Amino acid sequence: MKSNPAITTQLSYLVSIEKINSPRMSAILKVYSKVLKTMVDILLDKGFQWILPVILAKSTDPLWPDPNFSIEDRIELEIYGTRVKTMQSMIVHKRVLVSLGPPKIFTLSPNIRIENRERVATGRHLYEFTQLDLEIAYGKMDDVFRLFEELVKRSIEVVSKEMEEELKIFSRELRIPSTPFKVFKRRWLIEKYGEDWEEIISREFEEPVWVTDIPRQFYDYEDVETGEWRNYDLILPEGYGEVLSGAEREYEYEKILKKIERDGLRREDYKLLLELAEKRLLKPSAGAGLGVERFIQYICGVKHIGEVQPFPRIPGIVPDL
Ligand code: ASN
Repeated sequence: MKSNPAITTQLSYLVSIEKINSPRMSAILKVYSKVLKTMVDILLDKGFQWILPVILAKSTDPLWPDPNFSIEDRIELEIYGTRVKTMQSMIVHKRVLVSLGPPKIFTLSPNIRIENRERVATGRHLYEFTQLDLEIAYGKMDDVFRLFEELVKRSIEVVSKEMEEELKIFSRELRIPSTPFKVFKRRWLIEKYGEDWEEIISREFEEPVWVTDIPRQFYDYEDVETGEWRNYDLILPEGYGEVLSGAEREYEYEKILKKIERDGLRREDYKLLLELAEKRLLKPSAGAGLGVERFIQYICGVKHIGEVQPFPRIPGIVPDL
């Protein structure tokens, strides 16, 4: 990490006891409770089952290939003589659960992603964060769009209405977004804005926008005839960038196997998923995961995401707690 004195001072504050003890931290923690309660209540009212997360597993999200890839290490350890990984996302577990169990699920899932230490400077990356991660059997892109538009808009409304005092601490004026959010194809954005499209649209647009058709991990649905991926990211305005990613999913055995091989992954890592697909028990589904810390960062208008964690997991920094 290059040591820019201004950044270094700010970072040492972010991991300090003074920060935990500050009125800003108290206000941020209140915002978390309000936002999580709002979202969880909506999901439970809609009949979603709340699942608790798992952390260690033989199978996890490969996070590859992905245009935003920047993992510098993957944590693997041995338990009971078996190699396991720490969770990078619960995508495989979500797919299996909605295929065999309840059709609509959500979880608050801790994800460990050892991001490249240079990402300390983005102010948007953490090496441990939490996803509000959900999946809907037989769901479609539009179902996920409408659902997250409601979750995002309602949370912003509730905070704006009920947390004036906290918002004053951050001098934050929140804009209630209008729904439905606009949808853009990634290819079109690249043509118009170039490779830095995400940063540009995040700064230029005043409302959250959906971006679709992103070539990435094998489990997202790819239409082989048109070459179009039925997946999406949600980009927040004011430079806050991507806060959610999701997709309709692959469910056919041959196609999944081909994509796993194409991506250079080990098929043993996805054994159960492949077995279910082969038996035609893997249901089509759609889902997405929202980065909770990024969403709270946006709501509070905070510059560095490390500020919204009482025990920050900032790339390159391992604090005492
Ligand atoms: N949670 C994301 C999804 O549902 C996957 C990810 O986090 N990489 O597609």
